[in-house]
Parts: sequence; C-alpha cells; structure tokens
Amino acid sequence: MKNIALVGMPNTGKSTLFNRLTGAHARVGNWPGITVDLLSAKLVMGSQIVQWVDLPGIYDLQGYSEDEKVVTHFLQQQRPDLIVFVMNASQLDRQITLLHQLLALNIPMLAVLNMADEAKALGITIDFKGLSQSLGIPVCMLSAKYGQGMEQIQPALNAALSALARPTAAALSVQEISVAMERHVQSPHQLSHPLTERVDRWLLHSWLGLPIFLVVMLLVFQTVFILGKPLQDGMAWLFLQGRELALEPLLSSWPELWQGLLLDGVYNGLSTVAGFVPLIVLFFIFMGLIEDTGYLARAAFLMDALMARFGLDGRSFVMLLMGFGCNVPALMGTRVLRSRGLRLLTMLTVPFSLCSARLQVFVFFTAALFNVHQAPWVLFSLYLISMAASIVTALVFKSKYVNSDAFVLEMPPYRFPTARQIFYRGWQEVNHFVHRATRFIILGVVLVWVLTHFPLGVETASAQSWAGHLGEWLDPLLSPLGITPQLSIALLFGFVAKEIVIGSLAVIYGLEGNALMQSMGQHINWLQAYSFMLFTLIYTPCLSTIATIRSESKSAAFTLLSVIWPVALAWITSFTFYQIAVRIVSI
Ligand SMILES: Nc1nc2c(ncn2[C@@H]2O[C@H](COP(=O)(O)OP(=O)(O)OP(=O)(O)O)[C@@H](O)[C@H]2O)c(=O)[nH]1
Ligand SMILES: [Mg+2]
Repeated sequence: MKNIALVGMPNTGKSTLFNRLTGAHARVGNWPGITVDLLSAKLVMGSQIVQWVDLPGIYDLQGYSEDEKVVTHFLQQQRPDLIVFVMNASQLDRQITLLHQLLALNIPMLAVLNMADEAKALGITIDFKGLSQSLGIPVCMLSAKYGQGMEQIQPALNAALSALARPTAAALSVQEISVAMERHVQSPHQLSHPLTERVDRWLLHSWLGLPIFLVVMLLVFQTVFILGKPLQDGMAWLFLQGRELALEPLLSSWPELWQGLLLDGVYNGLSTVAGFVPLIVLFFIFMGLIEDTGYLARAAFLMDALMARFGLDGRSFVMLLMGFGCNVPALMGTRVLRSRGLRLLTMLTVPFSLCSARLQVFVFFTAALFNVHQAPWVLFSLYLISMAASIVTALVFKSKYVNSDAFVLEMPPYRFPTARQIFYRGWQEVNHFVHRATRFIILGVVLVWVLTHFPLGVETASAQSWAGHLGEWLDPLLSPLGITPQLSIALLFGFVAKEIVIGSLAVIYGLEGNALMQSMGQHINWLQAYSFMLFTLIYTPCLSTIATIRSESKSAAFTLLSVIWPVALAWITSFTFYQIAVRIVSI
C-alpha cells in the first residue's frame, strides 16, 4: 500500500485538501495549529489502495514543539512514498526553506499551490508549469476549499508516483529555489487584503478591540439560547411521544423491573441528555464560525498582554476558548506551544473551561430555578467564573511552570466559512454525542438506576438504597455546600462524564425533561442550585479529559495535580459562596 503524506506550513489547507480527496472530516479552521496529530484515510486510486496521511503544520524540519515532532517522527520512521507539499500560493517566498528541507529528504514530491482563489484576488500570477520545470517536481495550483483545479491533482499524482520521480531537485539550494520562484511568480509590490485590513481596524483597535470581543461572545451565547430553546423543547416533545406511543406499549408485557430499567433508567436518562444536542450543535457551529473566519487568532492577539501577567500567552487564551466546546481538543491543541512550562500551565487551566457537557447541566438548572430574565446572566456569570478559575490557577502555579517562549502568531486573513464546513462541524458534534452516549452515558445511567433501586423493595433513591448510603457517606463533605445527597450521587457520576449528571438526576427522580426540571425547582432552592453549578463547573474534569492530560503530559504526578487541585478549588469556592449567601439571604 502506498503512503502519501500531506505536509506544509500551518494553516495552508492540508486538512481541507485531505477532506476533499478522501471524503474524511478532519477538523479545519483558520488558526495555525488546528491539526496536532496525524490522521489517515485509505482511498482506492486506480488499481491500488493509497493511504493518505494528514499531518500537523510545520515551519521547518528542526521544529521541537510536540506537533512538529509528530511530523519529523513520521517522515523519518514511515518514509512516505510521496510527499504532497501544500503551499499557500500567496506566500510562496515564506515557504522556500521548508521546501528546500523537504526536497533534501529525497522523497518523491508533488507541490500543491493551494488557495489559488486568494492569490488571484491579490493579483498574484504564477506560471506553475514553468515552476514545475525549474524545480523538477510536478506542481499544480488549486483551491481546496472551493474545489477549483482539483482535476489536475490525479494526473499530477500519477506523474509524481510513477516517474520514479526521485526529485532531481534534491540538490537545489535555497538560492536556486528563490530564483525559480522569482522567475515564475509575479506579484504586485504591495499585497493587501482590503477586507481584512478594514475589519481589523475595528476588531484589533487598541482599546475598542477587547470590548467588541466580549460583546461578540455575549451575543453568541444569547443567540445560541434564543435559537436553541425551541429546538430543545421540540426534542423533549419527540422523546416523550416516543416513550408514550412506542416504548410503553411495546414493553408493557415485560417484568416491571425491566420496564423500570429500560424506561426510567436508560430511556429517561438518555433522552434528557439528548434533548440538549440541538443546543450543543448550535454552540459548536458558532464557535466554528469564530474559529473559521479567523477571529480566534485576533482573540489571541488581543488577550496576549493580559494573559502574560498570569504566566500564559495569547495562544493559551485561545485554548481556553476552544475548551468551551470540549476540553479534549483544546488540551491537544497545546502541542503548538513550544515551552513545556507554558504548555503544562495551559493544560492545568484548560479543564476549567465551561465545556458543552457542563453547559447542559447549567442550562438545565438555570431553567429550573431562575426566570427567563435571570437565566442568561446566571449562565454568563458561570462563564466568567470559569475564566476566573483558570486565571487563579495560572497565578498559583506560574512560578512552578515557567513560560520560556516568546509569543509568535501568524495572523491569517479573514475567510468566509462555507456551508459545507459549517454542516460538517454540526454533524461531528452529533457523532460525538452518539459516541459518548454509547460509551459513558448508558453505562452511567444503568449504574445509577441499579444503585437507586437496590436492594430490591426499597423506595427508589431513598436513604435505604445503595445510592442513599453513598449519598449519606458524602453528606458531611457536601452538605456545607448546600448539596443534597441526591445531587451528590449525580456529582459522583460526573467524574466519568458531565453528561451523566443530568442523566442520573433523571433516573434518581424517575422523571425526564421538563417534568424533571419542575421537580428540581421544588426540591432545592436557587442558592443550592448555584452552589451545585459552581462545584460542577470547577471540580475534576471528566475521564476523557484526565486521560488526555495523562497522555499529553506523560506525567502521573501532573495528572494527579490536575485532579486534586480542581476538587479543592471547587469545594472552597462553593463553600464560600453558599455559607456567605445563606447568611445574606436570611438577614
Ligand atoms: N480561500 C481559501 N481558503 C482555504 C483554502 N483551503 C483552505 N482554506 C482555509 O484555510 C484555513 C486553514 O485550512 P486547514 O485545512 O485547516 O489548514 P491546515 O493546513 O490543515 O492547518 P493546520 O492543521 O493548522 O496546519 C481554513 O479556514 C480553510 O477554510 C483555499 O483553497 N482557499
Ligand atoms: Mg490541518
């Protein structure tokens, strides 16, 4: 089987080309460092099966950040049959060194001048056939995002693979490559992206930039909820119909215990969590828009000076924002940080980012205990506290994990996301949910069901049930925070995945969706709910996050710290809030 590797500088469109060629759905975004691990897909080409490998972006082969090491390791160990070198056609001169280094590897190569659309808009003309002759390797020019020029790639690949095309260019010096580029590339004296420059005048404004960014984020959250709420209600209604019209009649002849497990356990738990899927999909689409337009890179730039005070940098801030979706890719995204100190400090702060799984818990509790005017502000306050927890953590640990690297970030031009990209982003989230549902949620709710219904004959979730005993055992620790034994059980399972929190409450109370919400409103007051939300926000991240921290940090001691510190911080925060708030309210 032939191995073809996509190599190039960050943000040149390697993953976009990979997706277009193989039909895969690698994550794409207008941010240098979206791909941090290798991804492969097999494809039948002509009479043979070819394995395509999408690699992280690199600046040169001597790079030592974790994502760059993935590339150098791959090139050395696997030695692909062909390198497809993906270049940004409007910045060819910046990629000469890397081209030279890759040619010297003496592996057949095809150079793809991508983003032909942008080069054209900038007034750059490239005689790519002439360039191909001068360099001695096949060259094609296309636009992976919009699909123009894709028809050239097949013949070019064949030429590169068949002609036993050891690049005769292996011996070309940097100087010679530069001369070839100069001869075949005509660009205007000054390159300008008029749209990007005009927009940046506002968005990167020295004192308006930050407020604008905060307003944009606030608007995103508001829009997600305004659009998401009816969708969420619709889902809840669908699930209720499914239960009443299909499942209940179907299972009516089954033994009561099994009916209980399947309907009140698995179905209630799963459908309550699934009700949030539309909201989460919307949230990711908006985060995707921010990422794909290039605004994320601006956020890094705007926040850098502030983050430096906490021992972090602008890129760490972007990881915190990415963590609002899911902490796992954000933790992996820290691979682009070259300083190990900065990387570990960022990894310690990322798990406080209010991820979409926690968002479900908060949307649920705010809807149950606060009115429609208060709810958005309650949620916004949790986002601010999420940031504050990250900052406090950074301040506490910055002298232990010292940043030894300067902040360098390429500012990409603004780009319009395509409908296709947005669609896949949403689709991936649905997939992600199904994956987590089958892996954690079903197992979690079944376990909670068993704990709340056994020993047989006891009242569900009563003090006599196994769950009741567990709750009592946790009570001395959690009752000073206003957290009831039932909520403690949910928290305990939240260690595995935060989605189980709501799922297990559905099982504990034997209710789903809106009915569960109403019941919550009667069982606890708003202070308890807020204290519970604070605890859920800050305490230990989920199992996947812990596993990622372990594999990324390669340190058991660091992983332990990243579990213990948040639990301690969560307890202190909730305790302080609850004890003070109870006193104020009772005055
Ligand atoms: N205008 C234009 N934009 C493109 C083209 N190809 C990719 N893009 C955009 O460029 C950005 C980067 O694309 P990716 O495919 O994520 O780039 P990558 O090389 O995989 O980036 P890293 O994984 O970070 O190294 C995204 O916003 C894409 O939509 C193209 O042909 N034209
Ligand atoms: Mg990529």
